[in-house]
Amino acid sequence: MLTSEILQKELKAKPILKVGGAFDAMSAKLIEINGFDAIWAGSFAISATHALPDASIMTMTEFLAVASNMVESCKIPVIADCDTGFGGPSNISHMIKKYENSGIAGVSIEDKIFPKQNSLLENGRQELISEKEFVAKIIAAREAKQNKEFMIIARTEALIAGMGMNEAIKRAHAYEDAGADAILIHSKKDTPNEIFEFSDMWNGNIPLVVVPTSYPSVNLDELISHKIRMVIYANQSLRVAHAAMSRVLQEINKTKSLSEVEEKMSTMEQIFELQEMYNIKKEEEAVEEELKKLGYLK
Ligand code: SPV
Ligand code: MG
Repeated sequence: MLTSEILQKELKAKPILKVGGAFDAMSAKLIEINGFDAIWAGSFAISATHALPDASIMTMTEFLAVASNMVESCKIPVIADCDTGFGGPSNISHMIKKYENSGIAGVSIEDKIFPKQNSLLENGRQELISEKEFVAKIIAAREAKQNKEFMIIARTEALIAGMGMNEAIKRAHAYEDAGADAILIHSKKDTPNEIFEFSDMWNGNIPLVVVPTSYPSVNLDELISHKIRMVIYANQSLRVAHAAMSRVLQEINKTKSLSEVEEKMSTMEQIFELQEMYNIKKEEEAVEEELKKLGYLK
């Protein structure tokens, strides 16, 4: 079964899907091991792990390489954050082919101008392209996809840009009509109120997706009761990795002996487990068995 089919099936079966943000294959695998429904290959986290701004600096090919590594190491669906789609409709068309062929389950594209800046950046530049221009991008995406289950998430930044609730609702409807499979409604408010106002007004037929980074006190039951069908925990794995690494590196630099920090780190065995190091022995034994059968070994 294609991961896009798994994603759509899960979406039908569960009240809400929990999507964990990853920045590489290891973090993606930890998200899978810890029971999430899908992986978010987010532009903020991936840019950060390249020590680059989340401002359309990295290229499509660079983002795709990271997302593909996640696909190769995980079974659960990977949803790729494709920012503004790396250009106009023709670029989107090319992008969808590349991402779908790489086994990605769906992509998110947003209605900001290129180059974009992260939505939660204090005093960031948050300007949108016209509804018509973004509808053209969605049409291109819809036409380019091969599998009907491949998910095109249209993300409106109307609330982030301060354009008001009516504009956000109007755009979301236009994006659904153009062929989007879900709407990501983003907010930078510190309470979920405007997200709930949006979802209570929403009478479209496609699911709503949220990213509660700026309103972390919201809980899953509240989201479900406001018709939210997918929640993306976009950057918590990145931030905890940054915090843990910073803390322990500071200590290592101060201490005379590594034993001081030993307990604060995963063991080598835990990492061997994650990278499937223990399978190497089994693989070697299987090869040896075959070589014996062929008469090369006694
Ligand atoms: C990301 O995780 O890259 C996102 C969500 O797009 S946000 O950082 O809030 O823009
Ligand atoms: Mg992003």
